Amino acid sequence: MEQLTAPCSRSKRICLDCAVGHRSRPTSGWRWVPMCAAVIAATWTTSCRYDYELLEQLPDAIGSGTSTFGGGTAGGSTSSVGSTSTGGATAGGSATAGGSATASGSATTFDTASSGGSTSVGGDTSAGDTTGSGGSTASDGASGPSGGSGGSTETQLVVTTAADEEDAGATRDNPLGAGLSLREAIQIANMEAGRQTITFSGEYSIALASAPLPTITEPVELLGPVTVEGAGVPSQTACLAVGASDVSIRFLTVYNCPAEPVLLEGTGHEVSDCNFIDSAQSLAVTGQGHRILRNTIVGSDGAGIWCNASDSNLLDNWVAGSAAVGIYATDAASTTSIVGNTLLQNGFGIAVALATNVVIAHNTVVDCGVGVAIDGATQLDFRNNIVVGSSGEGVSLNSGDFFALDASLYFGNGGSDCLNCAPGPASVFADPRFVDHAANDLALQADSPAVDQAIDLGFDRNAGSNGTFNGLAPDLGAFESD
Ligand SMILES: [Ca+2]
Ligand SMILES: [Ca+2]
Repeated sequence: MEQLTAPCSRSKRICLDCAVGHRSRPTSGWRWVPMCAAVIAATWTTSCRYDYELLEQLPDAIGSGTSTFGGGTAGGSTSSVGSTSTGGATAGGSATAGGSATASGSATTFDTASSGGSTSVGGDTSAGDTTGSGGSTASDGASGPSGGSGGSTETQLVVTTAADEEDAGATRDNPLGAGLSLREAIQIANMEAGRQTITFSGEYSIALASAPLPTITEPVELLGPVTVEGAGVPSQTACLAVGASDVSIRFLTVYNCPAEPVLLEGTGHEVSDCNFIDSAQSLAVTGQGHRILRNTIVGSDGAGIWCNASDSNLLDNWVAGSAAVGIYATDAASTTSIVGNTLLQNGFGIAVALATNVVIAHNTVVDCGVGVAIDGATQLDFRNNIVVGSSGEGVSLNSGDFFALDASLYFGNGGSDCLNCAPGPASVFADPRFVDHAANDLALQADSPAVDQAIDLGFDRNAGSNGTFNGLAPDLGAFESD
């Protein structure tokens, strides 16, 4: 299981191979989903086109949770998780640094929008060394309380077993059975006042036996690394639901969930540096004011991230191999920002429905059916993106309007670069010259035409380095070159 916690480099082809490996299953009644999936698995053709009517129906399609999940998935999943973690995009993002850069930018740009709840903004962001520091925090935390948890007045709970047990009467001091399970820890945290931190005494892989984890109903920080396998959960049930407010989930890997790996409701949550692999439905983000940072989502049968939340920030995530959409912003997602994400080989890269004031900036959208589909969104800010290799349109505007539309790079799209829209005078139409497209290393070569071509929107694009970008200006896409 060690390899499950290893950071997954964004450039690992292996992550994608596993995602593509089991996508022949139809996931819903919508015909276009399996059709797109088949196209993804094979070669792109123009048969995978944007159908606006179906996009309208997408929320239901994604949320309807079919029970077709199973069978082949479990088999493929083991290798896929292993491979993902080997590749482990999440943490590896720090190497490319485009990611953490975005996060800190968000501190500036989004503070107003994203509810004060996210007090940890500075902390997370400043960590250019994200993974390393997070990991050490976990182990420090684990060793401390395990020695004398009874005496500690702090609100820390240390999970000491991978068993998915639920012992009646288990307490912090007397967890019974094999130890304190994650299930028991969440139940205790829910009952205790204040904000608890749940850490782990080892790098556990927890197979949910027959039920989802308890819904988190109080502020808590769940701090892995930890892996949760969800195949035992009943169909149409999220592996972990989160309510209330101010819940932070970090370094969690969930795979094989029959529905959502994590379902957020409430306000002001943060999900960062997690891996969600091969689940039947999306990382579901509902409510308001959430931060979704640096996660790796591979092989979702629905959307990678289904954002039904307003005032939220989706930053520097890596979403690959989603049958339907990489990131889908519903009509409830107004004033949400989608910045610095990488969308690779999804049915649609990004889709936006009837929301208003959504920001889509600095995303790298590669080899999707349609790069970016807009259906009714208004005052959309679309700048500084890279959209390449779509089998259909790069950007497809069905209806809606833009606050700004400019300064993106388009290349190799099978349909129009910008259907029903004008890309803008600062746009670039040239091969972005990724470091290694075939190996999914989507950072820019030094001579890329995307370098220094972005409009400075105030995001911090170079993480720990001085200033907010390198060179003369920010780069297009998710990765700021040196
Ligand atoms: Ca126990
Ligand atoms: Ca630059």
